[in-house]
Amino acid sequence: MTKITAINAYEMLDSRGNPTLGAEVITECGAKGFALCPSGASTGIYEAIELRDGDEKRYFGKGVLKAVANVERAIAPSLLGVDVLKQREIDKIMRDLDGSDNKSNLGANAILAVSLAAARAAAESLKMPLYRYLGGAICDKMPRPMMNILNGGAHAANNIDIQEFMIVPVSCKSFAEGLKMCSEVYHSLNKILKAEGLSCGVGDEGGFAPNLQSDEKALELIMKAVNTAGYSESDINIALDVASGEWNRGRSDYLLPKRNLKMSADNLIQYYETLSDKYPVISIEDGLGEDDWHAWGKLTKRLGEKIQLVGDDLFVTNTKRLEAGIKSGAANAILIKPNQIGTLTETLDVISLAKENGYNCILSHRSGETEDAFIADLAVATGVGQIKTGAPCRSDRVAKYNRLLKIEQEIKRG
Ligand code: 2PG
Ligand code: MG
Repeated sequence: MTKITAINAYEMLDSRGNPTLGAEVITECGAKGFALCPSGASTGIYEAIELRDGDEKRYFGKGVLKAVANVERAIAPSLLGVDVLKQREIDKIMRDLDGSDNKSNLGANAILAVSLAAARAAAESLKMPLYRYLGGAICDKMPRPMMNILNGGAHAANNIDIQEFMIVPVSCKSFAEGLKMCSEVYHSLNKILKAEGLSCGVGDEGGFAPNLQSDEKALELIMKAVNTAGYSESDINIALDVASGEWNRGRSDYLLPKRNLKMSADNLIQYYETLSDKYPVISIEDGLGEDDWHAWGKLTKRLGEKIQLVGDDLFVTNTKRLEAGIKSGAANAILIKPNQIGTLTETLDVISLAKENGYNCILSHRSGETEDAFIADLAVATGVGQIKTGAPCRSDRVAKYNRLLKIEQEIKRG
């Protein structure tokens, strides 16, 4: 009764108005699972490949009709009759069918949408919530939000080079309380920006995107917003996603494009140390580029005891790259984005590897998102304790928060 009987694919839109792929998996017993792919802007060079049509006459080349056809003509025939409860087998069939290292033949968007939709159909066939199906009977650890309230870098048309300034509630007793605290700080920041005559327009992830005289000024404004909302450093800390892989690299230096500043890896490490001495910064993501392994080692030695150092573009949710990081002592945490690798199985495998080696994991959205809240369920199922999913602004971000609020209540009710 849990055999796959049909798979459909759709070209739909993401939160930036670009095409993305939706897939639906249907089983013999009538269970249906649907999932939508997100899409990054500051993508790592080692990510699995998102297949786009390249036909300039449609959506400026960004259409996904080829990926839709790949689902319907290649993936569906190979998965019909397979038991939807066998996620590893489903994902392996798709990987073998693709045959490449980076899913460039069928497209990671085609493969991931089917992989996630299959998991949803499986949960539905067992009449279980998705987080329970993926996480088992005792999963109950809610993630802490890492909420991006000020946007820069590739996500905003302002003058800030650091991509994300996030707040992290640390004194909260529940997910709902943490979310409330963060949302209050977000509103306080809005008032402060208005009062200072700064722009209150938002970036791709719903955080404000003003022009400021320096990147550090963002930290000052955020701490002011924390205080105005009635909180202190012992309630709310800060996390940064520098996304330095987006900066141009000279031979050995980093060129911060918006400020037109040149900094060496050593300068950057010093800069992060200074910022974390001055402000309650507890986590820094992609402080260095994805090929700068040697400097990552230095950064980790210098700050790794005191700060969470997160590899996003560095690891791209890939076990091989994480293994290299473990060996060379680079970073102490990994950002988890299912579409960077392209299947649910590989996503779960990299989380296991990280946990076995003492690396923290953070479930993450992409800057181009949809209403699909799969990562909310996945964060609870895997018990990773942290989720990064944008500001409390725009439904593509809020969908994940609302899903987590619902899950927390369901778990409490038992
Ligand atoms: C990141 C992500 C999500 P993008 O760099 O961590 O915030 O951005 O999806 O553009 O890669
Ligand atoms: Mg990142």
